[in-house]
Amino acid sequence: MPINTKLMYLGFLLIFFIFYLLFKLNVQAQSSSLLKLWYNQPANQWVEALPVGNGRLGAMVFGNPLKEEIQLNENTVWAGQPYRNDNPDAKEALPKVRQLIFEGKYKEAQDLVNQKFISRISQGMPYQTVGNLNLSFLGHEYFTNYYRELNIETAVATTRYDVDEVTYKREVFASFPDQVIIVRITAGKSGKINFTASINRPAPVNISTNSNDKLIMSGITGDCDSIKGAVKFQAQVKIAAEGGSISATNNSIIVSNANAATLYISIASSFKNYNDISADAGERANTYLQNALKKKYEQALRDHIADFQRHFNRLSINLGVTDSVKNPTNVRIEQFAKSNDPQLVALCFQFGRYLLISSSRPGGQPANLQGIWNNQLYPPWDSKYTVNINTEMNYWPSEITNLSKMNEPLIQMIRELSHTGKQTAKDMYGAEGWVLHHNTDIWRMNGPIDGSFWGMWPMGGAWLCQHLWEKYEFNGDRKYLKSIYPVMRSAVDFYLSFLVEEPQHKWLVVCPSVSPENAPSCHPESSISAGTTMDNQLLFDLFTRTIRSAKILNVDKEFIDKINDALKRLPPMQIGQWGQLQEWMQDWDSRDDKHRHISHLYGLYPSSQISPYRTPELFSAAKTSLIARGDESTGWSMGWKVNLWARLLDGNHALKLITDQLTPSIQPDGKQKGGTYPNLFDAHPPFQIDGNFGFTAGVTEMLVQSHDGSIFILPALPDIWKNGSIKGIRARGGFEIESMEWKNGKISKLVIKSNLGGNCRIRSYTKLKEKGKTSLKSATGENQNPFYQTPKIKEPVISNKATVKDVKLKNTFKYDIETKPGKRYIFSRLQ
Ligand code: FUC
Repeated sequence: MPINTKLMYLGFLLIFFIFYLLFKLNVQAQSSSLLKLWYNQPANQWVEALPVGNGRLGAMVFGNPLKEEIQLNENTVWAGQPYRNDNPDAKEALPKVRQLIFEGKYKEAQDLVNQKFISRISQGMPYQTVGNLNLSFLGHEYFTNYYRELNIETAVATTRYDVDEVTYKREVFASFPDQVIIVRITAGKSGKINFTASINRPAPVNISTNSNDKLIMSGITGDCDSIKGAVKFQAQVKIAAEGGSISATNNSIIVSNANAATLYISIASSFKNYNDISADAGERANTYLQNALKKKYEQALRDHIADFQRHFNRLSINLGVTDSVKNPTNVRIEQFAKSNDPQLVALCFQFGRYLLISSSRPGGQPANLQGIWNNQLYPPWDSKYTVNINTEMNYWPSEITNLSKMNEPLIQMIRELSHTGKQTAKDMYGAEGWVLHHNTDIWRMNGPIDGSFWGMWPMGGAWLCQHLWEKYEFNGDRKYLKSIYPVMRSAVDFYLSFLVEEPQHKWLVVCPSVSPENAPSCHPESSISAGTTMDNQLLFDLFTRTIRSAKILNVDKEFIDKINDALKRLPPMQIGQWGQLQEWMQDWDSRDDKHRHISHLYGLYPSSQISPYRTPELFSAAKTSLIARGDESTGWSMGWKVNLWARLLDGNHALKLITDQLTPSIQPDGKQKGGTYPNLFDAHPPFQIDGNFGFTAGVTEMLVQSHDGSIFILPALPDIWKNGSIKGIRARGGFEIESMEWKNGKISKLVIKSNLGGNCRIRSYTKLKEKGKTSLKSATGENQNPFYQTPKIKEPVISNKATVKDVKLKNTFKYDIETKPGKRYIFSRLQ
């Protein structure tokens, strides 16, 4: 080729490459611009402010030009100090309580539990706000061109506005690598930044300034019940001003005529672990601060974004984009039910992942009822850990949406509860193993609280243990399994010594207990009962999963036999007189029961005991129960129902629940209902973060499910999500759906990476072909992959009054693909 032609050819290639890059960047810029919550006005109330967090530190940013308020949290700032709350009188009263329950004297049994079981010491300690950083910008009341956003792809909150033709900008983020919250204030013209910074807490604290540029607030957490607050904490705010001057009064810092200012907020407490609060809060806060100050702002921002994206970018989703994205987020929530705005679903889905990364990091505390964001000293339900649904729901999305690391704080809390709960089991019930009731807090208290109606539920440990096992189902790591096995074994020990034979069928049951927070209409004043459906389902999972763990680890042969003996004697699930799945051992369910808890459907989700293919009668009964329960409810209840409808393989109904959840919580008359706040926080009401996490898990379950013997692709796609794609969903057995696309409601492309090898069984409504292969093997019999063993439950007992409705299922195709660790498998639709 002559040299000129060669050069021309290369030139063309270069131009083509530049265009390609520009195009790619543009596409990226467009897609990233959609992962934002944005508004045209400052936050007026806390549920309009925007959350940032690094797992340990949290902040809510109001974005008010005149008076910026940054509400602060640190995840160990809890009232009280190490304590226990067991009631030792329970042991003696236990036989009597059981007798009363078996005689049907529920009211008397409940009264006795209130007297003898419920803690007399404490009902749990509240998680408390640290306080507020206030920045007051004189003269900024008349602003124009206002805009604020939370970019959930970079985890930075930005506020922008103009005053007197100068554009001001504030950026706030909570850095995990640097363990501080950083606020950066800039202006379009030099010398224009003037503000006064102060800090406060709605409780007595010591506030001082140090060397002109540092605010210090020291305090101690509050008392609650009879427990004295003893966690010391300190917040230090260092202001680095560029240009202009900086000065201090005894409780504020004044920045004048600066070109820019960077604020470093460092907070620490004296909390070391649930048993030790002897750390030096001031020294810790100072160490974090001094380390952070070594870095330039740009570097800190880059490190923060890189760290955050290492987690966040593991998954991306596209459900389609409509014109609705042109509206501010609050307007989109208001219009969601009437509009077609699938991108808002994608945004909320990713917001759940954003919140998990921001509120639950290895080494810290698990996300509590409000994650880490709480502006009160005594918040609703103490913002602690309610384990009869809420804490578990917080972690539903963690494995499936590729945020496995974020559940480490939960795993650690369960290990700790297994220690503290051992004494509770012994002191309260004279039982082996460990027990937890329906609540705990940072001090890992295990006793029953709040009253028998809510608190007499000794099943918290049984539910939490499922999360220990679930993590293993995804990572297949034997070393990890070995480390958590003793916790599961000890939970089983408790039930083996606590289970009791009930007189009617001679089944082994948990007694006393409740079906969480619900009472049957035949005795609505007392929830207390024996052998509730959820208890039996939880024990079935705990027992079978502990047996499987013991077999994998090749330990405890005799113990396995013991568990098997008990397993055989647990009550089966029962289908009651109107074809419903019974919530209680007796056929008490009412068709009018709209209770937010749907505990007996645990067997459908998150568990896998009820299946459309293996247990069609129970599947039908579960559906009948769910239809009767209705749709609208508290935020988390609707979040659960999204998952349940996905498991019922009804994508349109799941979307109906998503629509109910994405309704504004705050009504025109000011009243609140279950739904969504302007800042996308889920509303119980009040704000509870579980609903956000339930939502994210639910959308995932609509697109991919990995249980019941296979990876089910697009099991519950709503009709209107015609085209879309998702990258990065994880499936049990170490599979990752690296990418998946669908067109016209049908899968078009699927890439699965196998990390552990083994048989990959795919279920799909559409026929598939594998790249490079002439045919795919149709699956038959049981999946031989050990991670896809299906639960072998007992035959249900069906009331002779019941008509069990037939469920019509769409035809599916199942394939078996033998995989190798580290290899990718590419599929497309077979026409
Ligand atoms: C359970 C639920 C309530 C609330 C509380 C924190 O008790 O029944 O609805 O979510 O936890």
